[in-house]
Amino acid sequence: MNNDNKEKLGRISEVRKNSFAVYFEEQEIIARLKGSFYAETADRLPVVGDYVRFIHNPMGDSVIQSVCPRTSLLQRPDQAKTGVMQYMVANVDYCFIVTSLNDDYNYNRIARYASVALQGGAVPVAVLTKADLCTNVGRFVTEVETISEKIRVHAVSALLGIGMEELKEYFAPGRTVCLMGSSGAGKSTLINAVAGREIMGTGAIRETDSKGRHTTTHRQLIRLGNGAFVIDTPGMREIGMAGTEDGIEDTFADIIELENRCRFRNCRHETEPGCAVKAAIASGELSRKRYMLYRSLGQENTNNYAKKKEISRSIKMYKKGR
Ligand SMILES: Nc1nc2c(ncn2[C@@H]2O[C@H](COP(=O)(O)OP(=O)(O)OP(=O)(O)O)[C@@H](O)[C@H]2O)c(=O)[nH]1
Ligand SMILES: [Mg+2]
Repeated sequence: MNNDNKEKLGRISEVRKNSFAVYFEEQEIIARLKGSFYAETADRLPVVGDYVRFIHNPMGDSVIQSVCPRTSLLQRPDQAKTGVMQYMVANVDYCFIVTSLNDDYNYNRIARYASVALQGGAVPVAVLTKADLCTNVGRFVTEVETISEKIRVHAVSALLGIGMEELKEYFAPGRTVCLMGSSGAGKSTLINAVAGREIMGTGAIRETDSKGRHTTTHRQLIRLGNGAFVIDTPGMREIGMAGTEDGIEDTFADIIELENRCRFRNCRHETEPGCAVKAAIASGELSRKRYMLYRSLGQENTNNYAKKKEISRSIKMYKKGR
């Protein structure tokens, strides 16, 4: 039997226009999809971080046969807001929510990313970067900690090497860390600092508004010397909510628990007597700001779901009418 026709196991490191880069035996090889993939739905196609079985062709393109079951899959609605999901990365253990401690800092955005991470099955870790540019780091750390019991928080300066020791535990052999956040937040700089060498290109931000210039242009999986994996991603302007209900409930699990304690099962937390949510806000146990955030993310998620249904209904009608 020809051993070379046996399926091999590799990991997608990059998704290109018509091909995939696959990590295999410490090398990156190029592969294409087996024809039957073209009948598959988007969620079944390989994304960065996927383990795939493929037939190796040392002389040319290898052929991906199947995608292995995933331990996690991070997704977001596409930016056109049509309700179509974009599948970003798979098999991620920790999702670093990278936010710099300048104008980039945004409490709501961190909560959004946390919901997306929890929805997809990854642990959300808020990494507040550029601590060297901030005089009240502690205040930000405390505020981010209030978002959710599920979120871990670290403040670092990759430039000065402050706080980096704390991050080491995440980069254990076999583990996968994905970095997400705005352009210019310092994702690639952090990866270089962890790796101890310049793997990724980095770029200066605009002085006027602290915004980056989209230096990283595609998602990329990198294997570190100790066998940990890290995924760098291009800066995202925003992250929408769609299909994120479980992630939102997980992020705000304490509010769900309060809601369950209301006297009426269908309590809207408005004028009903025996409302545990209102009581918690009144006593200061629950902050109004956080409760409003929970409500608005839930609303956005529901609206996008309704929109998605509406679009798929009109596509069906269109097909029927043809
Ligand atoms: N002062 C300071 N600057 C930093 C720190 N980390 C990163 N920077 C700077 O921030 C700028 C942007 O860093 P990048 O690592 O390219 O940011 P990025 O998040 O990868 O950006 P995109 O690839 O565009 O998404 C660079 O000029 C870095 O030198 C830090 O800890 N302190
Ligand atoms: Mg980058």
